[in-house]
Amino acid sequence: MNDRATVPTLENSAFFMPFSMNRQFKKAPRLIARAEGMHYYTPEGRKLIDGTSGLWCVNAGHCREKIVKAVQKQVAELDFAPAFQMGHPLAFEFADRIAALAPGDLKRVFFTNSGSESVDTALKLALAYHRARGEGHRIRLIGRERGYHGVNFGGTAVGGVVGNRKIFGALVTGVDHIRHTHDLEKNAFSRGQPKHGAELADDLERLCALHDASTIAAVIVEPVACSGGVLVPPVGYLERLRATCDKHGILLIFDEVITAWGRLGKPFGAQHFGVLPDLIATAKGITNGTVPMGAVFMRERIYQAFMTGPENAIEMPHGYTYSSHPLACAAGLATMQVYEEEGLLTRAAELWPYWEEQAHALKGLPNVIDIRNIGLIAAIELAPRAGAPGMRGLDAHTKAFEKGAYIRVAGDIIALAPPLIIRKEEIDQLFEIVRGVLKTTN
Ligand code: PXG
Ligand code: PLP
Repeated sequence: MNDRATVPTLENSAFFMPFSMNRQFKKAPRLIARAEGMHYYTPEGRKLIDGTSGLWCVNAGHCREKIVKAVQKQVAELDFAPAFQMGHPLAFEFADRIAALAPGDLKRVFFTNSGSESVDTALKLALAYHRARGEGHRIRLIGRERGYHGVNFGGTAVGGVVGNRKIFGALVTGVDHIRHTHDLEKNAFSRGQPKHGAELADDLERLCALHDASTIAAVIVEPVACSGGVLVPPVGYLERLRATCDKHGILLIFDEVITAWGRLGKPFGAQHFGVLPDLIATAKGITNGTVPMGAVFMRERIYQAFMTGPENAIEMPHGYTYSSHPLACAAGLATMQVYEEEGLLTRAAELWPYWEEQAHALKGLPNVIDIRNIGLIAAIELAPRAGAPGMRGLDAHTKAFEKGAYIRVAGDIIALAPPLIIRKEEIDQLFEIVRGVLKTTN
């Protein structure tokens, strides 16, 4: 059977692709048909090294047998179970399993299905927490320039990537932003946390003075802003943000959708930085990307603030049809088993020095204006082409695909974050491809 006439063309496909250049892609598609371990395979069988863990989520590598088997078994046993006023055992087991990995007393878990839902859930928890304590006047939510917090209304509003916000109207009221921390003049080619910029956390004091701190419910930041171009926090910055939040009774939310699950060499980014937030939003690596799932972790006093009214009242009128979906819980439990058996939640710390060396060895290649790294993340920032920002990055992405690597770009910034199972030879291969791409991208 090879009747091409009966095959619908991709160019006319009904699929409205997310965050994509639909028309351009459909004319020259880059398709992936299969995956295994560190690699993707095109429909023609061409092998691509996965340089960004899918979309920063496949931390244990692709199609891991234990996770595949667990999902297959689960779908045949209990396909769906309602989580509103009902329960299934895996939900409780999985919550306890991941709570054991969480920092400090962030041991209570609310399940969602994505990072975007985790962010909006965390923001709603923050508002409702203050109200439950008689501080309903705390209604403002503060994000940061260049932050990415997913695409739901709350997350779009606190997000700080202009292109993701400007076409969606007024979004959510009562939102403001602190400054981002990216400063190439002072910090270009930093290894790990940049030295300059801790004082940028004091921008929160400016907003406290402007709005009055008593109107602010929460500040949300990514410990490392990944989507916005891998912006590593300056030394002392997160500590200072924490101190300012404490001083003014403001909750600090870490959006760890990417930085959790071993990316920085600890289960959570908060543990790497030694800064304890009040809430953590996660997703992605929680199930190794296999089944959509997210989770919000909260400190005990936040959970307890909800557990005060009559017992026959719903404490949190919030939740998703698929919160704690059985397939996601099964995938998540198997994922945690793989992470633990293979030491993946701390492996980035071991690979870090080698990874850092290989990344910074690209210095001096054409158009490279910065290289930065933390954990198993690296970014190579390219000078934008005059009058065509983002085009050099896009070229790099397409060339890498041709040369055998899948990588993500944010504008003109190449972002690398491979599965945590990567071996040193594979790190070499990945950077060799990127080197070839940079040499030929004008
Ligand atoms: N917060 C952060 C910090 C994220 O990185 C989200 C929230 C939203 O998660 P969901 O699951 O709703 O997409 C994210 C997602 C990229 C890229 O290449 C990053 C994300 C998603 C897709 C692509 O930078 N981050
Ligand atoms: N819209 C309608 C009409 C619904 O009935 C529901 C859920 O019952 C939703 C939206 C929310 O869907 P979900 O729980 O999957 O987020």
